Amino acid sequence: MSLQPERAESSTRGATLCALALCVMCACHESGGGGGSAAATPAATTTRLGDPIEGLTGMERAAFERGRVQFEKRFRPSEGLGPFYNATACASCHSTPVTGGSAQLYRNFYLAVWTDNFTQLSDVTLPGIQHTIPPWLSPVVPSYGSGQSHTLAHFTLEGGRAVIPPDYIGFPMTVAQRNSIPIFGVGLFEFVSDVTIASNADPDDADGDGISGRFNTDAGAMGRFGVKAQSNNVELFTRAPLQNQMGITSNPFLGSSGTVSMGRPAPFQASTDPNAPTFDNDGVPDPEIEHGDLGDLIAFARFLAPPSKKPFDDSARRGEALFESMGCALCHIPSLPSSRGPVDAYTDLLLHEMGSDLADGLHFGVPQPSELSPRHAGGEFRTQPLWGVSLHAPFLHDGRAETLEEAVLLHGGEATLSRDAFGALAQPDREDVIHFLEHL
Ligand code: HEC
Ligand code: HEC
Ligand SMILES: [Ca+2]
Ligand SMILES: [Ca+2]
Ligand SMILES: [Ca+2]
Repeated sequence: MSLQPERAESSTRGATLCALALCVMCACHESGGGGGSAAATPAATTTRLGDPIEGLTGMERAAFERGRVQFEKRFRPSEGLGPFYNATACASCHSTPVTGGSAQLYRNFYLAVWTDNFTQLSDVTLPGIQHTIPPWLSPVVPSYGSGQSHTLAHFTLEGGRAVIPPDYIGFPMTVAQRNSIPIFGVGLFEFVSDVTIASNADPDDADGDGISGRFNTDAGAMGRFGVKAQSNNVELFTRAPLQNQMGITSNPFLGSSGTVSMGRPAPFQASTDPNAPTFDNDGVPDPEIEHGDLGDLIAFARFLAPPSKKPFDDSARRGEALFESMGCALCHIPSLPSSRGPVDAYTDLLLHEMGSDLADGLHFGVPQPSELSPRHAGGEFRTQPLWGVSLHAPFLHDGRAETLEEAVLLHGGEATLSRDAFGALAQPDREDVIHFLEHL
């Protein structure tokens, strides 16, 4: 079993990477590479929520534990918090029911994009909203902070959210909300190969079943993380919220050499250049998190175990059969193979068009080309994993659904047939499906 995420590089390269990564994932004691799944234990099913995955070395486990401290740490302005931010800690938004989980609606953050030519809002100087400095452009709109250097700043949590204008010099602004999603088990997505993800894609619906999932890329490497599958690896999805949500600048840990399963050289990287240090103007020297602390933080997100399935009773088994027969499993694929054994996340990690009601008008990354969908489709979302789903209401990307039943009934687009089948179920059958979801 190898803890080294799926990578396409040669083994020599892998070994160098491993040496570099030693303080985070010193898993290079084995021959490594793909195909170790025969020896891998199945995804842990006995761990408690908040525990790391099984099979870590002592050093990895220690990095994970230190990482939890970093994840829960509340940064202060003197340590670099801001100049704009939405929260003071990762755990502010990832804490329900335990550290690593999700959050209630009040933690939702806003994204705003100037829609004329998809110029990101952060390019545009708007009073009170300008927040990040290129090259780290982000559409995340932070709520708090003065934007001034800390020597001048008067930090307050009472400022309220920045007012986002409906348009800017005549061009409309697209605004969307995001509700926190849990990160339990997501590190395992790094061990699912590009080939596996691509094998489930059917961008032009060649088989005519109405499902046309396609993979996303960050303009270079295949996406796995985020509600639009816009990000390739855990490092990127750690450094981005550090900067965009907390205003904590960082230097790359592995940078582009941490790219997971890159099948081809990256022609360019969009908004997420993995090698670019982030920086700001708050008067606190950059980077604002130390190299070792960043590595620990990455280790926490990478090694946090998935929720354990509960043993199925008859009702859950009936629900499971309905889930299959209604076509839910066409997108929520129960298990994906990985170099660490099966990943029972109930997702295909692909983008699906979910219809105009769920659409938020935003697109991130450069998705797989498709005849059916234009390059930019604002109604596409990554199939949200369903493991542990009952632990973290509200549901859907902006938290608009209070119950699981509501979440299913709000599906549209490619999931219309599936949703209608669910809607047509007799009440006891519906309850079986929900009961099944509650056992994941
Ligand atoms: C203001 C709330 C907020 C804060 C603070 C926050 N997150 Fe998140 N996190 C979210 C939301 C919302 C998403 C989904 C966003 C998206 O995909 O666009 C997310 C997604 C993620 C994911 C991807 C999960 C997946 O299934 O793909 C990871 C990993 C993650 N966050 C880690 C972190 C880390 C590490 C920190 C601290 C540096 C952090 N988050 C801080 C709200 C937050
Ligand atoms: C076409 C692909 C597709 C099909 C078919 C599909 N889903 Fe989904 N499902 C998604 C996507 C994409 C999301 C995320 C949407 C969002 O965040 O707005 C999602 C979200 C969910 C959620 C909410 C998860 C969360 O944490 O917020 C549940 C529950 C769910 N699906 C259950 C089902 C069930 C049950 C069925 C069958 C009746 C089904 N899905 C069919 C793609 C699909
Ligand atoms: Ca800062
Ligand atoms: Ca299809
Ligand atoms: Ca700084």
